[in-house]
Amino acid sequence: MKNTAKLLAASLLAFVLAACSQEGADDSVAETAAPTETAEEFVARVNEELKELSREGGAAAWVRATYITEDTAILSSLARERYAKWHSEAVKQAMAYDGMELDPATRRAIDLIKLGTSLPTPDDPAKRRELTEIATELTGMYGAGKYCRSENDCIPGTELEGLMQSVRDYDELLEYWEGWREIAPPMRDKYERYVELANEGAGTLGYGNLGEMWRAGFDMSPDEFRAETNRLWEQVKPLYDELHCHVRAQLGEVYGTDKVPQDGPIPAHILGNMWAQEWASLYDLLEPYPGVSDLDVDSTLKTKNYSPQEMVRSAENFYVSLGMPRLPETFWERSQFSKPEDREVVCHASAWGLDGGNDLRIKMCIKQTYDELRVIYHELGHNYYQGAYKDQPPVFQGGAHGGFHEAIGDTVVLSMTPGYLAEVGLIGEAEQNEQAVINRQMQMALDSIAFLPFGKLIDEWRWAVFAGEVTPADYNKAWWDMRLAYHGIAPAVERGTDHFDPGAKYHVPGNVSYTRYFLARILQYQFHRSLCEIAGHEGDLHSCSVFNNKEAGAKFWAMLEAGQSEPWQQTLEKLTGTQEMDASAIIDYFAPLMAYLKEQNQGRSCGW
Ligand code: X8Z
Ligand code: ZN
Repeated sequence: MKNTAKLLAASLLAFVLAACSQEGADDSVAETAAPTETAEEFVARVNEELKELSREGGAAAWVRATYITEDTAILSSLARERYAKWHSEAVKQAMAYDGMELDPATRRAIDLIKLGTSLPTPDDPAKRRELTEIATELTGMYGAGKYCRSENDCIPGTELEGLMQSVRDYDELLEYWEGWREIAPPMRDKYERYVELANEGAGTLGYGNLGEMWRAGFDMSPDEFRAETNRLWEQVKPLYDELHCHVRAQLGEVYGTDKVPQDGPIPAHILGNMWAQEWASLYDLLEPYPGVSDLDVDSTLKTKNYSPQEMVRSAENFYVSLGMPRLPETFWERSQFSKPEDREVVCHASAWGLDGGNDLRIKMCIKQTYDELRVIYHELGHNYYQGAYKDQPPVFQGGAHGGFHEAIGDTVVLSMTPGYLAEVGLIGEAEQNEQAVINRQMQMALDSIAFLPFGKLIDEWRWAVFAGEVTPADYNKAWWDMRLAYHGIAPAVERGTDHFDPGAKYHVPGNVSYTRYFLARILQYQFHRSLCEIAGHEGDLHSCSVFNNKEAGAKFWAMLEAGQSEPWQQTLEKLTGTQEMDASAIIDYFAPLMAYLKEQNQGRSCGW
């Protein structure tokens, strides 16, 4: 089940956090009764029970996400509640084995059982029910969210996302930006209560608050993990600062420096994305050498009129070229590829590993764009991970840590070089010269580098909220303070305490931790570098594609098969030779673009 939850944030039963923690749970062991079964018997029973619970939980979560109604809310909340009750009992039983000498696999399984939810609930049945209902409701509110100019003139979220990418009119963009955020104020009180109840739940498991529990899932202490994310951020921050400076200057030319002052933050609504998290749709405004290379996959998808299925098939073909299996027939029968006309669904993309990884699915509302094609490659990364670790016992079915799960598909995306795109007919001829390289790097950086501060700050905000350092009256202020500090972005209109802008981002109402994506942005380059070495690639990292390379594929698959059966440091070492996450690969990768940006930024005063 954990596989489902892992990716699926929305999903409930989850063994969401990947790794064991030596801290936290240990203090609350004192009054646990002596166990009536051996540790091995206990773990075997939990594995059996998990299989059964995940059948029901997975089915309820799938129906809820693909058919939002009052009835599916009830079914989904009840399944969440049943899992939550089972989980808190399992954790109490697991605590009876604390301090015992156990073989490493049993010890790890027991530690992972304690972390087997992203939404710990209070023991009080009424509060448990209240929390599971709130969690279901919040995700539903997001999924059904739309901006209505009048009763009969509503634009759903996915459509607004598309408009934010394509429209270039400052005021029109602002209207969509503000309009979408109207979905969130009604979530605010519910979110406040969710924080209280989930913190209480984390307390029953021995954690100070939910943020601490989330940070405990990384085979190190929560404090060490926080320091680790800060260390990685410091490594990549110089890249972001250069990109910010250049993009601000270019946007100043497009919209005027009165709207984009050259010494302050960039208005949050003009970055080509509803949350300003990835900026690749601004590429047409930022192309360093116009006309030098054709990177316009969008137009091929449209000219050749690719269907959603054909786009998914293209991604599957990549994985198959690495020696991985084809997706099961049921994947094609049961996935949701397109937005249904007749009902509300959660369009935010997710990948599901139901029935212990035998029943793989994606749920998307696919549009005919390059952006979406990359999301498909991303989602199939999850599915291939789930399929690869399906023979592990259920408690080990999960990513080595959350960042690994997010990084698999993104690693494959790095092999979608112009050479690859040309080979599969998604662009014309791939040009190979310095200017073409810079163009391509700009396109990539607008996604990867622009995303880094965003990937970091979402959980910075939540960690502070869960820890009580940010109180409800300051939810929105703290949010924009962090967006300014990390991202150099600010709203173009006043946002008051009645607004709840974090609620307009899927993962916040969806209770999906976010640091995983920040880590993935760094790991994907680290994995890519290692796979390219295995493939015998010579030359610059950015020119490498492992398409068709079976040796790289085999090493990749070996990592996937391990799931979370061992500390992630060991899994990482087997592929990359090091136990440390490290940003040097992403820095090397973008070396040509950084030289270009530094040159462009000469004489500009950067920063905000
Ligand atoms: O949520 C996702 C995936 C599903 S795991 C589509 N991503 C983050 C986001 O959309 O905010 C991928 C990149 C970051
Ligand atoms: Zn993902």
